[in-house]
Amino acid sequence: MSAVQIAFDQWLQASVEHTESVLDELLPAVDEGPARLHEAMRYAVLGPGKRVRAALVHAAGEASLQAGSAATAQELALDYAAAAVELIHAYSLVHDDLPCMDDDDLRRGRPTVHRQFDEALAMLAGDALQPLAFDLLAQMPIAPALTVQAVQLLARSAGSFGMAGGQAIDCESVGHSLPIEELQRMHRMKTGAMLEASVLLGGIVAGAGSTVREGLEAYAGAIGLAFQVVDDILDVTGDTATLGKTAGKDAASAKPTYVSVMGLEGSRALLDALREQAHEALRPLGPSACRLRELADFIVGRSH
Ligand code: GRG
Repeated sequence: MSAVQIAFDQWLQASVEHTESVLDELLPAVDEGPARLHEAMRYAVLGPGKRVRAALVHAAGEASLQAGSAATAQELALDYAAAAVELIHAYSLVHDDLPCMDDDDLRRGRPTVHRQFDEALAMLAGDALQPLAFDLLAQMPIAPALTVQAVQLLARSAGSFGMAGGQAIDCESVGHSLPIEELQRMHRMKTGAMLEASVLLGGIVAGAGSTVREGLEAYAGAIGLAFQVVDDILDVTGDTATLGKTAGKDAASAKPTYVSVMGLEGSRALLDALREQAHEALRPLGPSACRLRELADFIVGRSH
């Protein structure tokens, strides 16, 4: 392992620990009622996730801040934005696992929320995590105009033109084969939108100018798709214990995936191209974008 990789691993580990302590602090306490709802919310969020979206918020913030301008207020705002995307992400996983959707028993190596609690509470936990995310954005100590941009971005990325819309297309596509363009559109919405939002939120909070924002947008589009291509490959090549969720689920439920449409080799070639695109997009940002570069490599190389 090279020195650069070790430094990145340490950075990522610190980012995960920091995000989890922020989430722990910001989630409602269980000794405050309704206790079981709060317990379910905490269970949903604080399970062992990779915290990639939070890391993207922080890395994009770092890439966008002017040298030496990392003011405490901006760092606090990045914490709130990173927590907000993790809350939306956690809600989406809870609802995705419900019997009316993927009907899954395992998530993050533990029973899914509806298995651990019950179905009604799982729905409500997801419902309550969403508004909490926007509440956190509203508390960011930055210029109100930037807060409005952040709120609108998160709302659109999670809504019917983003993640929820992509999930609807996914549900409708079970048992059908999709042309590659349709598959791409579905994944850009379902998975890509929230990853893109994470990158762009970091830029907004740190006050990125238009050149940096353009670079971030191009980078975010590439890694958003790459994340899903890896997910589809891992569903075929990974095992349930490493993934922490049921492997082989896509094939079993006749879902169209990159692997079913392009084959394993085609999917791996696409992944290489997307990693290249991500690196290329960051060229104008210079050395301050090094964590984003490393995160692109991490996303492409991940094993779970
Ligand atoms: C229910 C509105 C609604 C949307 C669900 C995110 C999602 C949309 C479904 C999850 C299904 C899935 C496995 C999608 C593939 C990509 C993805 C989002 C994987 C899970 O994200 P990770 O790997 O999870 O970052 P951790 O647990 O590490 O946070």
